[in-house]
This record gives sequence, structure tokens and C-alpha cells, in this order.
Amino acid sequence: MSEPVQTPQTFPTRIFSGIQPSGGMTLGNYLGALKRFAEIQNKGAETIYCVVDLHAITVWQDPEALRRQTREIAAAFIASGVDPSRSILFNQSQVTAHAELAWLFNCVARIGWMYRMTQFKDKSGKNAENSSLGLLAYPSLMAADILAYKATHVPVGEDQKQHLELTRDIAIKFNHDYKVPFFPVTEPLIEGAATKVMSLRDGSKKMSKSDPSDQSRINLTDDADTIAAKIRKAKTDAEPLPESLDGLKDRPEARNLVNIFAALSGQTPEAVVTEFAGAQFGSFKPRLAELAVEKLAPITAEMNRLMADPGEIDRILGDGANRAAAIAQPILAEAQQIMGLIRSR
Ligand code: AQP
Repeated sequence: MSEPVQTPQTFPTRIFSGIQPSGGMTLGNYLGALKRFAEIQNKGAETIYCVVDLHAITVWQDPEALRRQTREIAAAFIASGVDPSRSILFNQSQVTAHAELAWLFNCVARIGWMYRMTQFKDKSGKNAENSSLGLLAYPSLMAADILAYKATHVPVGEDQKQHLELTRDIAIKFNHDYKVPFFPVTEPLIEGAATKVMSLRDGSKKMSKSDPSDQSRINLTDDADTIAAKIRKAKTDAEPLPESLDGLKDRPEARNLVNIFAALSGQTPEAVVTEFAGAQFGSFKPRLAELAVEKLAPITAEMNRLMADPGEIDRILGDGANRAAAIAQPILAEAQQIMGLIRSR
């Protein structure tokens, strides 16, 4: 890997992040990403958010389901507080600069870097040779998503940290190979009580929209009864909640529920443990279910309202794509010229 370069961080602050339409949205996606996307927008930062449909097709997607999920995720962004007039919101495939810059990065990045990615190892399983080439090159496209806007900061959950490091490596190598401080070395923003929400069935696995078990996750489309039932059945242990967070060190399922409570209520996990010290899960879980329903029900209702008008969602995505392309195309053109590709029109 190349030496860290002398890329001065003189780039104006710009936020980019994306979510794959590879299934319905989970509480993990909401707490680790969506909720924070809206908070960052509300602080006045320049924010660009994307439904990354080209990433979703690295594993086979039913075309009709993909269209529905893309609109559903756009609706989830808006229902969570992302305002398409203040943030740019679009789907990735409508801005061709992402795929074009990804090709340039495929020629900068090294194959070995891709094989080291834990997400590739997890998703390709025992039969890596049979997975799509796109799945292996996924981080290169992710780097293009971010660097097509020269984004300086990317809010993500803990699980995306390794991919973000690879984006930094690609920017550094490009700048080094072409001797120009062209791309910023992007910083991840991994903050809050719920940077890694775990499965409700197994505290060692993250909550994921593609987990085969629906009981492992709370979906943003779940109704109140379903949310309450899933929390009631969530795996825990027989001990009461401890006096301090230290007491949750070897209790991943219990720690997960405390983190979820903290993130939903806007408290620290320490404050939650102090409030519930000595309580049994039999009394903590109903309180958590009540809180989850209170916070998620308005989002679900707004998503349903938006989903009733798919034409309007498509219009918002198209408008966002035009605004995104206006930023990305000149950056792509400059990267092509730096690499020696002729642009004569
Ligand atoms: N469990 C989680 N806790 C906190 N943050 C999470 N994120 C995902 N799961 C959790 C964050 O959500 C954003 C969007 O993720 P993604 O859709 O691009 O892909 P992912 O990280 O691979 O999410 P999933 O739900 O696990 O999707 P599948 O099952 O398709 O792989 C990211 O910021 C991510 O960190």
C-alpha cells in the first residue's frame, strides 16, 4: 500500500452517505444511519444522500422488488427527516459518474485489498469463486460514490468502517500515483449509542436486512404489535440489569437492548443502566417496546403515505439526480484528464 500522502485537507465540508435497497429498512439502518443523516442535515451541513441500487445488484435482486425497495428506502429517508429540498436525495444508477469513476478506481485499487474485506468474505461465503465480480469490487464503487463529490465526511455504522478505510487508501493512492492532491482523504463519522445494532436473536451478529430470520430485526414497516412481540422474544439472559455498564461486558444481548433504548431515547447507555439498575428484562422489555413504537410509528405512517405515490418519489429522485450529476460530472471529468483520458466534448 502506498505511503500516506501529503493531501492537504483544504476541501470544504461535504457529507455523503448511502443505503442499499437490498431489502426493507431495519432499526439498525435507522439508528446507525438515517436518524443521524437527518441530524447532520439539520446542523446545516451540505448533505448528499443516495439509495445505492448499483450496490444492491452485486447480489441478485428480483427487478420488481428492487424498484419497490428503492422507493421504500427513499421514503424512509424522507420519513426520517431528510428533506429533499435541503439535502440531495437520489438513486445511484441515475448518476452515471458513480460507475465511470468506479472503473477508474478499479484500475487504481489492488485486488488484494478487495479480498481482505470482511463483508466480501461474509457475503461470498464458502464459494467466493462463484460470487459476482461486482461483489468483490463493491468497495471501489463505494469509493467512487464518495469521491465523485469530494465528500469529506461519511456518516456510517461501525460495519462500514473497513470499506471507508479502503476509500481513503484509494484516494491516497490516486493522489500519489498522479502526484496531485485531487481527492480528499475522507473521514468516517461513527458516533452515538447505536453504531452497531445487533440481531435480536444473536448478540454476536449485527442486525441486517438480509438476515434470513425476520425475528432477528425490527423493520421500519413493522406494526406496533409486531415490534412489541419481537422485543418480547428478543434473546436475553436471566440476570437483572446491572448497576453500571461494566456489568454488561459479557452480556451482548442485554447490552444491545440497552444501546437501542439509549439511541431511541437520546440518552447515553450509562444513563439507561442507572435508570433501570436491578430491573428484570420482564419489566425493561415492555418499556423498550413502548419507546420503539412511539418513535417508529410516525416514521412508518409517513413512509406508507409517501409510498402511496410512487410517481412523486421518482420525481424527487430524478430531481436529486440532476443536482448530484451537476457536482459529480466535473469532478469525474477532471479525474479522467488527470489520468490522461482525452475529453474533447
Ligand atoms: N445493525 C446496524 N447497526 C448500525 N448501523 C447499521 N447499518 C447497517 N446495519 C446496521 C448502517 O446502515 C447504513 C446502510 O447500510 P447498507 O444498506 O449500505 O448495507 P449494510 O451495512 O450491509 O446493511 P444491512 O442492513 O446489513 O444490509 P445487507 O443485509 O443487504 O448487507 C450503513 O451506514 C451501515 O453502516
